[in-house]
Amino acid sequence: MNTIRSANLFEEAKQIIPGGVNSPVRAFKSVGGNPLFIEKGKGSKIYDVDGNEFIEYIGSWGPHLFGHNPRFIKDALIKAIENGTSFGAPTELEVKIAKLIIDLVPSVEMIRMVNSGTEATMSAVRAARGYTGKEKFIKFEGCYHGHADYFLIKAGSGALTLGIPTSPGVTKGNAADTLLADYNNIDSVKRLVKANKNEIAAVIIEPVAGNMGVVRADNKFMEDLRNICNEEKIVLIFDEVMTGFRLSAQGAQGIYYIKPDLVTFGKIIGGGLPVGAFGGKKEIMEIIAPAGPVYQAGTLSGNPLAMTAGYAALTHIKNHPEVYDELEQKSAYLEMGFKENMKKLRKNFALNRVGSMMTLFFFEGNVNSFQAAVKSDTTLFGKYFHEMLTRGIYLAPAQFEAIFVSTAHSNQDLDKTIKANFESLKGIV
Ligand code: KE4
Repeated sequence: MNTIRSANLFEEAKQIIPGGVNSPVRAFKSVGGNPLFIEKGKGSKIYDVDGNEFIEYIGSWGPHLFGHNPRFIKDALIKAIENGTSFGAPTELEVKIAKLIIDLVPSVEMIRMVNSGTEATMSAVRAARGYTGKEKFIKFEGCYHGHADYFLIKAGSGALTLGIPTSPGVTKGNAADTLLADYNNIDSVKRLVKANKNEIAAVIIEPVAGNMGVVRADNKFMEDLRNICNEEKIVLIFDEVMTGFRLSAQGAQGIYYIKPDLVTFGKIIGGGLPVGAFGGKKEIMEIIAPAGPVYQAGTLSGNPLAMTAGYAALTHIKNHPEVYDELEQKSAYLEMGFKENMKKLRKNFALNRVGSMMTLFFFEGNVNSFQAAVKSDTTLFGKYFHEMLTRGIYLAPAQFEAIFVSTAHSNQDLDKTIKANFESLKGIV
């Protein structure tokens, strides 16, 4: 495969951009080799600057539920840009998208738009602290909530991929209020609550983890977590930046039937443009400035273009709830194909799928915790990644990530992926 233009661009980029990329996980560091520079995306395909075509499963790390550049988002953006890009003043569209999210997600009574998932999660924790008057919060090892200082403690995603679970630059003071629990282990939460009585403002969790690879929380664990937060007056925050509108029109709330107090969004609600949001109980959200004293702001929060793309995506979801049946059918088909391949090869790697999020862990056995996930053979994953790439299948370039199926993936795409999966595994195990 000719990748000379990507290689040259990467050499140039590394001189002027840290690691040659604007977000670490794109750098192929954990799989080896040079990242491909992408020229365009269309449907289920992306095309690199050397003209190579790939069936891709990153979907810009989650936003592209309908594949790249679906007509209904593209047309909406082309129309919107005629009116300008950003005004720094309220617009009707911000009211419309807020109403649409409130209509779709049972736990949301009030919502604030921001510009990234990180802004959403850091603002949600600040709201919880302001509302409760308490300072500590619980996160789970292996969950990733963006790169705000106090989250970069045993974080997942790129922080885990690059082996920097606790990042330099994060001060002891900032880390002091971050308490670490084990995913799917309610006793670890109870121990922290007991040891920090009346000091914990919030628990933040990925209700289906995507950043240690896909790991689903047990229903009982989630119910117990909800009960503990009720009893201890702790704000329960669902970080649905990845799962929001990915798993159902209600996000993960649509599969656990548990209401968090606050929820964060990103990715899909911006239709591929920079976006984030946090929302939930009105009595908490009304503490946010200028309604209340907890300051939170953003020059481009709710900007017309991101709201246009997001509103088009969410309107499509509202009008076509059957997209989740299609995503489930296509994702289950891919999962079954991979499982049949492993049976033929007498391998038993853990394959975790929730809806259209899936991870193949190079670890033989069950993966329902962070401790199990990190036992995966990341070197073998790197070989697998490149075997698939040379067969025209572009996966997430890291073991501790999810791949995403979109409605744009055709049966032909899925069959080609299943065939490549068999040949790739055969070649490395
Ligand atoms: P951003 O600040 O990157 O928009 O969102 C942070 C974030 C928060 N919460 C969850 C559950 C997330 O998955 C993310 C970001 N996800 C990663 C992919 N695992 C973004 C990819 C990247 O860092 O480039």
